[in-house]
Amino acid sequence: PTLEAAELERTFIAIKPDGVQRGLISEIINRFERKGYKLVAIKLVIPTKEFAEKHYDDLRGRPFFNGLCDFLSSGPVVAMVWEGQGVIKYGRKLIGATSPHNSEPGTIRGDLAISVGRNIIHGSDGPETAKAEISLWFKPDDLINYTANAEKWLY
Ligand code: 3AN
Repeated sequence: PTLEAAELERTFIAIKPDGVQRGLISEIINRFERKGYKLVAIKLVIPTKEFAEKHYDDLRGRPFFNGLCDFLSSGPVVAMVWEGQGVIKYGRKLIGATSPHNSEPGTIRGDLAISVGRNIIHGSDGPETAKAEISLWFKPDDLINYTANAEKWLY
């Protein structure tokens, strides 16, 4: 029962166009799923440049901002919301450091990426950004409330 409130923690995770093009969708979803997090929303979308700029609003003014927004809007992105205890912080741990040069083996970027401009996945960096990003990418009705109950399907 004490788990319930904590379990409601949600984060926004996106597989960027390079991850989709490289066929890493299932690999990435697998890592979140096996850890024990629950997928509560998912869609494939090609963001417009304007939408990408909104998503990366806090990076406006950085030298790579324009290229980054061009990149995010260059092809299909898998947008997801994952739920579970500590999912925001631990999701970042699964993802690994921003630069794949620094990300540890065993992390998504450490195992699967080489370049900071092509680091295959995005994850919210805190509770406020998680909230803002989830509502930017999804309507409230897109988020599915359900109880994961594996035993029900074991015979
Ligand atoms: P993270 O994605 O790990 O939260 P942020 O928020 O600092 O990292 O940066 C957002 C995105 O901007 C990164 N995922 C990466 O794609 C891009 N980025 C960050 N730093 C650079 C850089 N020096 N050159 C090119 N792209 C960068």
